[in-house]
Amino acid sequence: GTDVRERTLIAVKPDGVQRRLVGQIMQRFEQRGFKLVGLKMMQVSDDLLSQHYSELRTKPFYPRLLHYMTMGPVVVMVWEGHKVIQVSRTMVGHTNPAEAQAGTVRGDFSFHVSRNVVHASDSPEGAQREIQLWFQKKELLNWDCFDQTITCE
Ligand code: DGT
Ligand code: DGI
Repeated sequence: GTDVRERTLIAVKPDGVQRRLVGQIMQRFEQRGFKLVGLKMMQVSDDLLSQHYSELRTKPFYPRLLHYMTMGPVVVMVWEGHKVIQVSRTMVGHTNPAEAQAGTVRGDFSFHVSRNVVHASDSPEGAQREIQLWFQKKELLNWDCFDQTITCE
């Protein structure tokens, strides 16, 4: 039909990987009912980051942000579902973990903006741009959800 399901880019940043939080973070998205359609681990290049964070290039913390994001591998994924972009932002919590509510990823696993564990796309335009930037089309899999009680509309 004409059902257009939203997709968003979620990344577990180097501190999240280092602290063995990948499984717990992915579990939250699975148990919420979203569908995983892309997943990989990678060491991010400065070039990719400069495109990903193009709007932050002039910020004073930008060099530290690049350093942080290249300290080790990241796990990047694409999740699909109804309003997944907005719901993911709620699940991830405020950019600054000091402001993030308990129960959110950042509110449960971090306390400082420079080590905030995850990335989540913040708008439909951003999500589309980021998914194209981080993934090749063939790396995103369409698969059927057979459990009609969960995510299928
Ligand atoms: P500063 O040192 O107050 O001028 O802060 P900035 O903005 O120059 O440096 P920043 O924000 O990258 O981080 C400050 C320090 O805090 C840095 O040495 C790393 C440390 N830090 C930040 N977040 C965390 C964390 O979640 N855990 C631990 N153990 N250290 C953290
Ligand atoms: O989309 P978000 O990650 O929630 O927030 P953003 O796009 O405004 O910022 C991107 C990343 O940049 C964020 O996850 C952490 C980093 N950042 C933002 N503000 C600061 C910052 N890092 C430092 N060290 N200091 C900041 O003020």
